[in-house]
Amino acid sequence: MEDLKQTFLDEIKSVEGLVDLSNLKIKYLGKKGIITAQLKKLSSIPPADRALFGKKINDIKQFMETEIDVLESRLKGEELKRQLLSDSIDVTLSGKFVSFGREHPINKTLSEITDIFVRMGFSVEEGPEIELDYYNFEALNIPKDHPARDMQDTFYVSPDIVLRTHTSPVQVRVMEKRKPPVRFIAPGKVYRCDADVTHTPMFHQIEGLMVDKGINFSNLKGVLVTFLHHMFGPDTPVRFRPSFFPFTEPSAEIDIGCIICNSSGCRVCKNSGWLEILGAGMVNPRVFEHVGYDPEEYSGFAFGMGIERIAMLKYSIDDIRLFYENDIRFLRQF
Ligand code: FA5
Repeated sequence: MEDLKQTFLDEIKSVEGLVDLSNLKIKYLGKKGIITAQLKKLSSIPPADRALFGKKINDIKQFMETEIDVLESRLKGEELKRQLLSDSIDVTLSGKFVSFGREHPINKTLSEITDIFVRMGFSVEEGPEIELDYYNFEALNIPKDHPARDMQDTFYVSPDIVLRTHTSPVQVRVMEKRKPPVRFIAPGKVYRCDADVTHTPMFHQIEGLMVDKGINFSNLKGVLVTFLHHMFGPDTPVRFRPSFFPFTEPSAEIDIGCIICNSSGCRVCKNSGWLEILGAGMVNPRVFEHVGYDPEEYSGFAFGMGIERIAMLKYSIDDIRLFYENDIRFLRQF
């Protein structure tokens, strides 16, 4: 028995891990283990020696169990410590840099304008950028070969299909679908064969249309002055100038007092103190005829403005092309 105990102690000393220990446990205490085999011998021991033999074998069994348990919990503790060390997070390491995107100044301006009109009860509509000549020109009282077509240099996709040159075709599309009253704005991209410091081949416009019984020029004036005062400040001077658009009659161009020089005259306003900001007018009855509205019963106003123009004034940007060069140093400022 003493030899057995000694062998066990030698073996347990050389145990290096939990697997070794489990093998040792099976070897001595398992079903076919050394101690179990000794216990089985008990019945063949003469009755007089049996009690002593039994006690010794049980003592040694208990001793082994205790040794194994103690070592097991020590090994488990060490294992856990190792695991925690290898999985640990070094909180002193610097984090991964995440760069945040920003809203593009054009979208920012567009949302600001949209918000103001939505608060005045206008809904928001959309139309296609590739448009039928019919909606872009004909239904807006600009027939083929009409000199007014020269006002907008057009990209033709085919003789009957164009890249829309303005957002005004959305007026016709919406009126075809809906009976009055209508009151909406329609923001979107438009295209013209045009490029310099104030013109790009693609730019953005917002169209506005309000049609109902009894709509008059005072309503147009009220809505646009309210909008401009929200956009540029309540003291901004606003001026209506007679103009011409085939789809409105009478037509006007609307100027605001130059916000760069405070109306005193500068390079941007060409020393006039005024900046043109949008086109507008009372809907031409000819347009109503195309969509089946009775011009005797209904009247309305429409307006259209360039978003880039407004963003340039709002943020004092002197070259429209900066919006589309994707220079991060420029875009970061908004
Ligand atoms: C129109 O496009 C009319 N559809 C506006 C309108 C709507 C009038 C409803 C009456 C009723 P105009 O061609 O003037 O009008 O263009 C409107 C604005 O678009 C201009 O004031 C200008 O700010 C902007 N714009 C025109 N061409 C360019 C361009 N190439 N690049 C950037 N902005 C432009």
